Amino acid sequence: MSDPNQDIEPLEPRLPDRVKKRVEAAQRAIDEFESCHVKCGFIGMSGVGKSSLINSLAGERIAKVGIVESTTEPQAFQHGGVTFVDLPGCSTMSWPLETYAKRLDLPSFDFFVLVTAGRFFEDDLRLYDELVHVHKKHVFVVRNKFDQDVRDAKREHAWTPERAADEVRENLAENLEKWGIVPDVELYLVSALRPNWYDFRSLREALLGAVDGVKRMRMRADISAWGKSEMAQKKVLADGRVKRYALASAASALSPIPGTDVLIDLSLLMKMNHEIMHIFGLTEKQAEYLGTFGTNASAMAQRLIRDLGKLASKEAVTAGVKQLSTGRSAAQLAKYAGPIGYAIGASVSGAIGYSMTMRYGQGVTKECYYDALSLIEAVAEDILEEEKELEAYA
Ligand SMILES: Nc1nc2c(ncn2[C@@H]2O[C@H](COP(=O)(O)OP(=O)(O)OP(=O)(O)O)[C@@H](O)[C@H]2O)c(=O)[nH]1
Ligand SMILES: [Mg+2]
Repeated sequence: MSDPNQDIEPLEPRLPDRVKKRVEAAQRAIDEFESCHVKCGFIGMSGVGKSSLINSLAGERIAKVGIVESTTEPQAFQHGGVTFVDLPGCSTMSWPLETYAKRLDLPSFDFFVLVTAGRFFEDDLRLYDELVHVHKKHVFVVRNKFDQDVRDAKREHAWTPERAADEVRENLAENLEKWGIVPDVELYLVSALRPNWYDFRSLREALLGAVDGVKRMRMRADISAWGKSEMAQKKVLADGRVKRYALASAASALSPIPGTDVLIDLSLLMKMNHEIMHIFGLTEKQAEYLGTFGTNASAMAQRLIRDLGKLASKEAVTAGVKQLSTGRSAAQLAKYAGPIGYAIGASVSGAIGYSMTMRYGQGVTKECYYDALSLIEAVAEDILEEEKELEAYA
């Protein structure tokens, strides 16, 4: 049998310089994005919900959650390019305030999240003071389990959630004054179990604001979205990634798609699909986590895992590209490439690779975007239902 690739001319040497530069830039952008790392430290006493918070920010169960106390040693959890480091609370025997900051490799951290719940500890806030004012680090102070605070405040004082929030903020201000700490703390009232409620989404935005450039892109891709606007930002990011992949595919190893004029880098497309799914929180593990919020989310997550799981297979990518290209001639396919593809079109196969990756990737992005929106809507319904049940019991 003859080798189907034998007639393919090497593409690289034929690319005009101008285009070659763009292709190289695209490949560099892919590499830079992939090798970029963001490191954030989560400091807090045992049981305040650090692991739960890390999971809800990652949109995946990467840290073990439990009612029994876990280790007091720092633990790192990697999610895409983001490393979440679970650090012990400051007011513990083994991690006293005096040596706490010295034991951390401070320059390696992009920012810290100081997690509290129920009450504020003096040493935790003194550590905040030291990290912010002495070491000039970004520290976000979070009061987790605010859902619990709201329920308690309603039951005990018939307060509204707004009143409960005011009381918590006042309590913090009083403590800071009492302990002589500069009152510049920006407090986020959140619930790791209600990531679409309270200050969770503003906290997410603030964390993104703590880094810039590729790091912010990396974080936007790796941390979960719990609302429409965050998901729309993810779509912009995913579309940008598709463009990069399309340019890179114009100069990579090509395999023919049977029955069409398309020569394309299948492994690059599979990688692209996986990345898009990850950005939208739709890999199997991410969808499984979202499915834990309740019955609506669980049913939808299972369906998506079944349907989208295929996107990572060679067969599905081949079929997808084939569907886009069947019945079109090489010249027609190359035309879809637009001006860039035209330039690349010094080699027709390069132009087709570019245009097919682009069209195919845009299709996958759109599908994932709408699926992800439906899934977080299902989560939102589940959260409302659970809250109603809890209220009925109270
Ligand atoms: N109601 C409520 N419960 C929460 C919240 N976050 C965490 N929990 C619960 O609190 C318990 C402890 O949560 P973890 O996330 O394991 O806490 P942690 O800070 O990692 O604890 P250690 O690993 O022991 O240091 C678990 O039962 C969680 O389900 C929250 O926002 N609201
Ligand atoms: Mg934990």
